[in-house]
Parts: sequence; C-alpha cells; structure tokens
Amino acid sequence: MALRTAALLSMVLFLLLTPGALTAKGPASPHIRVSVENDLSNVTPESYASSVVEGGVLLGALRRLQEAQQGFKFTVKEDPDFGLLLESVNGVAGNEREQTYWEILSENSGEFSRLDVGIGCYTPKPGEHIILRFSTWIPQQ
Ligand code: B12
Repeated sequence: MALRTAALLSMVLFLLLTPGALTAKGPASPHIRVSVENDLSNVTPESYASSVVEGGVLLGALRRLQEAQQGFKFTVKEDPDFGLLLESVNGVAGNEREQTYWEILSENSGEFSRLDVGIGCYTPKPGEHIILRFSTWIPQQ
C-alpha cells in the first residue's frame, strides 16, 4: 500500500514538474529555420527558429512562429485548386499588378530549391531551412 502511494505520488510529481508533460500533444517537435528576404528592397533579412510536428505542414510552423515572435506575421489566401497561397509576410503583400509574390524556397548547404507545393501541403524536414523571399514573377507567354 505504502509502495503504491509512493509510486502514485512520484507520478503526480513527474507530471507537475515536467514542462509540457500535461499539455504536450503528439510527437516531439523538430526545429526548422525560417528566413525572410526581400529581393526588391534593402530590408535586412530576418531569421527565426520555429518547430513543426512530425509530418506536420509548413503552415503549422509559420503559425507557431507568429504566436511566439512579435516581429513575424503572415496572411494567406485560399485558392480553390492549390490550397493556401502565402499572401503577405510582415505586412508586405504580393501584388498581381506589380507581379510580386512570396516565393518559398528550401536551402541546403548553399543550394536553393523552390518548393513544389504551397505552405498548406509542404512538410518540412527536421533542421530544414525555409526561405520566404519577396520576388517578382514573369508572365507566361
Ligand atoms: C503562374 C503560376 C504562378 C504565379 C501566379 C501569378 C499569376 N498571377 O499568374 C506565381 C509566380 C505567383 C506562382 C507562385 C507559386 N507557385 Co505557381 N504556378 C503558376 C502556373 C504556372 C500557372 C497558373 C495560372 O496562371 N493558371 C491559369 C489561371 C487563369 O488560373 P487561376 O486559378 O486563376 O491561377 C491562379 C492559381 O494558379 C494561383 N497559384 C499559382 N501558383 C500557386 C501556388 C499555390 C500553392 C497556390 C495556393 C496558388 C497558386 O495563382 C494563379 C493566378 O491567381 C501553375 C501551373 C499550372 N499548370 O497551373 C503553377 C502552380 C500552380 N504553382 C505551383 C507552386 C508550387 C507555386 C509556389 C508554391 C512556388 C514556390 N515555391 O514559391 C508559389 C506560391 C508561393 C506562395 N506565395 O504561396 C504549383 C502548385 C502545386 C501544388 N499542388 O501546390 C503549380 C501547379 C506548378 C507546379 N506543377 O509545380 N505560381
């Protein structure tokens, strides 16, 4: 009986003292890096740390970053075919007339690759470096 009470007490203590033990949902959250760059102005690039749940999409990491970091905010626009378009970052929005948009890239050892899906579908890998780059697009002929 005394042994059971002691075991129960240590379990309660563990739950109370372990940060996140009572609130954490699902698997651990691997970290990713998110950089914000602007090709069209001299704004200094910013770099932030965020996390994504295993198998989670980039949207989740950006939302978590927005909640934690005062200097980071973004908006999205829903497209009926391709899901969520990253519309603005830190108050700067893509513009149809000016042919500007937020390009999304992944950087690995200095190599940049363009994501082949939007933020609502892309699942970042642990440690991945995501770049949100304000850029221009050239209309297709
Ligand atoms: C032109 C184009 C763009 C232009 C659109 C500007 C414009 N006003 O024309 C720009 C350069 C902005 C663009 C951006 C991107 N694009 Co794009 N784009 C296309 C393309 C070649 C043609 C679209 C089009 O004009 N359709 C004709 C018009 C009449 O139809 P529409 O429905 O009005 O078209 C709109 C949507 O397509 C939307 N759109 C374009 N790209 C994307 C991407 C996402 C994720 C969303 C939600 C919406 C969206 O913008 C168009 C104009 O409003 C398609 C390929 C295709 N075959 O559809 C790829 C395509 C739609 N794009 C794609 C991708 C991946 C992207 C990017 C994520 C690339 C990146 N890594 O940065 C970004 C979006 C980033 C963000 N901010 O969220 C993929 C989407 C795949 C998917 N399943 O998610 C496609 C299918 C190309 C491909 N096969 O890889 N794109």
